[in-house]
Amino acid sequence: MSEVKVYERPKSWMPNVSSHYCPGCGHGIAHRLVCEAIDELGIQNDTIGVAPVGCAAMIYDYMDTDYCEAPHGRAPAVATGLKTVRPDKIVYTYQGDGDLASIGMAEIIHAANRGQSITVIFINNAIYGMTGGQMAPTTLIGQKTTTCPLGRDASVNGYPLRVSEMLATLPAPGFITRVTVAQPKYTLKAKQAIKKAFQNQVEGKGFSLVEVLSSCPTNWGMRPVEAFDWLLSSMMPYYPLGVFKDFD
Ligand SMILES: Cc1ncc(C[n+]2csc(CCOP(=O)(O)OP(=O)(O)O)c2C)c(N)n1
Ligand code: SF4
Repeated sequence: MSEVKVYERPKSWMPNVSSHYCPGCGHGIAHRLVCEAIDELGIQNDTIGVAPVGCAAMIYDYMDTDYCEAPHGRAPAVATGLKTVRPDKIVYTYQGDGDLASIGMAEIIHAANRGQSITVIFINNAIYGMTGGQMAPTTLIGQKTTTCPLGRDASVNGYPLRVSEMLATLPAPGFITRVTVAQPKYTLKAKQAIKKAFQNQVEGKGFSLVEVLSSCPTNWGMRPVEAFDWLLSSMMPYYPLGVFKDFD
C-alpha cells in the first residue's frame, strides 16, 4: 500500500512548540499558511516578520525566521524601516484588526499609499481578541462585545470598516485580497493568496495585503464549529471574499 502524506510540520514553524491559541481560533491556521508559503518560496533565511499587539503578539515564538516586535499599530512603519535598510530581505507584518484598523490605521494607509514593498497579513476576526473582546473597527452592526454589550449601533459607533476596499481605492498598492480560513476549501485559496503576496515581494513588486477572515470563538462566546458557521453566515456577506487589486 502506498503512503499518503496528510500532514507535515512546516520547516519554518519553530520546532518543539505547541499553540497557545484558543480551540477554534483562526490564528493558528493563518500562521501555518504563512510558514508554508515561506517554505515553498525558499525564503526562510531571508525573511523578517514584524509582530503586532493582540493575540499574535508572540508570533515570533512560532516562526523560525527573523522577527521584530512593533508597538501598537506601528508594524507597517517598522516594516518600512526594515525594508529600507535591508531591501534584500522579505519583510512582512502580521496584524489583527484592533492593531491594524484601529490604532494603526494611519500606518497602514501611508504604507499602502507609498506602495511600500512589504507584505501585510491582516487578520480580521471582528473583535479585539487579546484584551477580552472589545469592539473593533471591524465589529459588525448588532454584534455584541464588551464595549457594546447591546450590539454595535451605527448611530453611536459608526459602520464596520472594509479595510481592503478602502485601501484598494489608492493608486499605489499592488495586490489586495480578502480570503478566509473558515473551511478547508477556502483555506486552500487563502494559502495561494498568502504565497502570492510573498512572491510579489520576491519579484520586487510593491505593497501586498491579504485580509484573512478569522474566528475568535472565545470572545464571540461560541463553540469553535459555531464560530466558523457564524463567520460564513454573518461576516462573509459584509466582507466579501475576492481580489480588490492586482499588479497584473
Ligand atoms: C483602547 C485600547 N487601546 C489599546 C489597547 C491595547 N491592545 C492590546 S491588544 C490590542 C489589539 C487586539 O486586537 P486585535 O489586533 O484585533 O488582535 P486579536 O487579539 O483579535 O488577534 C490592543 C488594542 C486596548 N486594549 N484598548
Ligand atoms: S482570544 Fe480569540 S483571537 Fe485570541 S487566541 Fe482566543 S480565539 Fe484566538
